[in-house]
Amino acid sequence: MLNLIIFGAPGSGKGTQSLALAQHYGLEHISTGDLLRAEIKAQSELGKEVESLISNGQLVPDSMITALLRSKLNNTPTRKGLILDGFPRTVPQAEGLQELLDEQKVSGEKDITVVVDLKVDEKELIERLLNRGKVSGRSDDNLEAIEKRLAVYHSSTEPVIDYFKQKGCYLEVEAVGNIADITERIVMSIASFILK
Ligand code: B4P
Repeated sequence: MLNLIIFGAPGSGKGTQSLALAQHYGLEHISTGDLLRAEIKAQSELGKEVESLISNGQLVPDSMITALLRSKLNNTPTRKGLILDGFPRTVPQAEGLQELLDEQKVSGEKDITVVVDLKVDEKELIERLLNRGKVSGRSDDNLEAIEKRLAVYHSSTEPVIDYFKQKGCYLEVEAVGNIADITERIVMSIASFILK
């Protein structure tokens, strides 16, 4: 069983690479961003509550996102393993994840194997998100929200790196260039990480 966390700044390619990796390894892909956008589209109670937070580039409260993920995990068969894309984004979320996995545990199989941190410089992140904004219709892909998202990433999400470094499951991968080349680089890095 392989359980991956795809980590990185907004626009680093978490969603893009998670899709490719899910196909490569046959894993279940869970994106908290996608789950939240589906709630907004359905105009559920949760969707209405989080809509303006997301548009303003802020994070959704930890308790809400953890409850959403718990419900998704309870309803997702993860035989070969899973890819978490966009979660955890804060240290309390990372601590909550361990509890969620413990709740799900089947004979010790559900721990996180590796956290893959996609490294992209800030200028390129902004360019990618502005480009996506031209076609995505996403309310958070405009310069003001992007700058806010990057600031939130530095203040609230980057500290998660040390949390996973201490757990010994952290892996950095250069994520600039051709999308397929990056996928290959990730697969090779995971293979050597597991063999270590
Ligand atoms: P997400 O949906 O996770 O959004 P993201 O960080 O912008 O996406 P990602 O990094 O996956 O970018 P992508 O691959 O698409 O979250 C959105 C919002 O939801 C958050 O801001 C927050 O408000 C909320 N949220 C989600 N999870 C939460 C949590 N755990 N706690 C609290 N709040 C939460 O790539 C971006 C663009 O780059 C795409 O257009 C792509 O085509 C392009 N691209 C990708 N790789 C490329 C490459 N190699 N070269 C050139 N372009 C590339």
